[in-house]
Amino acid sequence: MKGCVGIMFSVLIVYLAISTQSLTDSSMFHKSNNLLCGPTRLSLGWIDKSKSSCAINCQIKYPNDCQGFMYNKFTRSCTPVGPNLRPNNAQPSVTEGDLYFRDGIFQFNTRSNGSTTAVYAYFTHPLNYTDATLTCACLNAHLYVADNLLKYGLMFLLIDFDQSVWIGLDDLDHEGVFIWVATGQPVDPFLKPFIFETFQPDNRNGNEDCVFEQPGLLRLNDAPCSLQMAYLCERS
Ligand SMILES: [Ca+2]
Ligand SMILES: [Ca+2]
Repeated sequence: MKGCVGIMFSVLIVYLAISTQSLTDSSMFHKSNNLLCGPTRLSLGWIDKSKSSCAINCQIKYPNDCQGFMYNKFTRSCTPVGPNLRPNNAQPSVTEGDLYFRDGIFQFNTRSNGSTTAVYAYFTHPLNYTDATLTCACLNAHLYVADNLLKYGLMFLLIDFDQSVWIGLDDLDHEGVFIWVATGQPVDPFLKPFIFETFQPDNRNGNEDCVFEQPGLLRLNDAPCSLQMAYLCERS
């Protein structure tokens, strides 16, 4: 009998743990109304019994990519949504309902380094350079510009030191001419040796046009733009 009560108690504990987890999973999403672009649908979706259930199933089906969902409380349509935004993506339709994103995902913060201040949002979900650029643009922002030493130093207060991170610098228009995309200005030749890693940029294999921060090195490197990595958006 004692053993039976013990098992029932264990089952109750597990049930409570799952319930609490479910509540946490669905409550960490918030309604998003003011995006300039539409979300990326991960699939056509399914019919789900509630908004909470939609949130949980989205995370179960897409553990790496579910960053939000659309839910229509009348038709119970549930559409999973990925981490990037694109200008050509449609806004949620009437059928798809309201759009919800993870708390803080598109949250901008302010940070200073001496006389320099940045309004920024740092995203760890990896995207290629084009998707990172477009997602920043959809948030009325651009990839980070580090065109002076203060701004360059500030960058390391905003990101994870051990991550590869896209910033807004590339030579896509003219090979070897690196331009800060938000300002259209080339890299200051006096600054270049301080911010790039030794022997970089090297355009290795003739295929490196986009610039990222090398994990742990406090230095930049050029890489293929198709690589997926974290990225740093900034609002001017
Ligand atoms: Ca190049
Ligand atoms: Ca390189």
